[in-house]
Amino acid sequence: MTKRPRVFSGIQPSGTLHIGNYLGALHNWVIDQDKYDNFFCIVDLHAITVPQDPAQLRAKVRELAALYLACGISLEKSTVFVQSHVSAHAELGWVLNCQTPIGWLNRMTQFKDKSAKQETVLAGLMNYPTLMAADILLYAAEYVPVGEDQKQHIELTRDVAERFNHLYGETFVIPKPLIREVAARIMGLDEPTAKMSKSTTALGHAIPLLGDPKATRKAIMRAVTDSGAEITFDRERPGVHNLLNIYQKLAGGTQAEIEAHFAGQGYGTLKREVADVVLATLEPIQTRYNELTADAGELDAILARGAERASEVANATLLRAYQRVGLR
Ligand code: ATP
Ligand code: LTN
Repeated sequence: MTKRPRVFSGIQPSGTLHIGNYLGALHNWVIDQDKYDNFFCIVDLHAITVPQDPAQLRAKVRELAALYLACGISLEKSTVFVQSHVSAHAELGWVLNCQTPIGWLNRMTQFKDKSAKQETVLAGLMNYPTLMAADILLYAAEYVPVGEDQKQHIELTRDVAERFNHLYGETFVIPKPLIREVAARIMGLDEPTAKMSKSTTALGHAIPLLGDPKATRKAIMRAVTDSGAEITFDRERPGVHNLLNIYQKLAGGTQAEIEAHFAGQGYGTLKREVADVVLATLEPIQTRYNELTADAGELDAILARGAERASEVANATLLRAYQRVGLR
């Protein structure tokens, strides 16, 4: 049997997971699970690059682990673990910090956006991408399935790895982003020109995965659209485009088929049908989530097994990298 290519991805245990995270990342991880040897991480070290409440962070880690499983990540096919449980992430992160020109980090658009929102910008926020590079490189991942917004970070990971390999000899596998065309960037319901974001708490902005069905339907029915009437995939009308994108990813079909399906209908019908497919998707996820969180002990045991498996792979890469630069 040929070895399946390795995949690595992660989500921060901060804020409230939304349909953008599901459609841009988690759902794709699940669909492709059989094709790859998967490592899915809860990146808590990344979450503390902005201030977090300790008790809440701890709760969010468990919540996210349960959500991974509730969305269909299978422990037979994937290793699920928490970043801080595998010390090699912080250790390789440091080595890579010492190999990355500051100018590369200064250029990152996520750093610019996020630091603009902070009163005090922590050094960790600037070094976020080198830690992300460590995550990916430790597992020699060939592919990194993410949403559009993470493309620049994966390009930086490639640059850092290539620079290291050039200076010290072949050490790291150069990863590639896996970004699906449909739903790679879901926009806010209240503002269809801005990315739906976990850290935006405005009511009616996001569709939370664990949200109350009635509130979710209401938010979708109130989604900002324009004054036109046509239901087509027209980028000039971002509100309708966004709803159609969500619909396409969940209901399937080509753009032409979906436009034909909605021909002659009004925005009310579009919103109702989007709400129907969204709620039908979320219902089984929420049921499974409630079952999983009922047993915190079992969830902790799953994460401990995941960390053990991940450490074996990560420690071997860390040792190689340490030795390359003259440590140990
Ligand atoms: P924040 O806004 O707080 O940074 P986020 O919503 O961007 O959070 P992340 O933890 O940064 O969430 O991202 C987790 C995964 O979800 C990443 O793969 C990211 O690309 C994807 N993702 C996030 N937002 C969207 C979105 N609006 N559309 C598609 N994919 C998204
Ligand atoms: N920066 C990512 C989260 C993340 C990640 C990773 C994604 C941290 N490490 C490694 C893929 C691979 C984000 O989604 N904001």
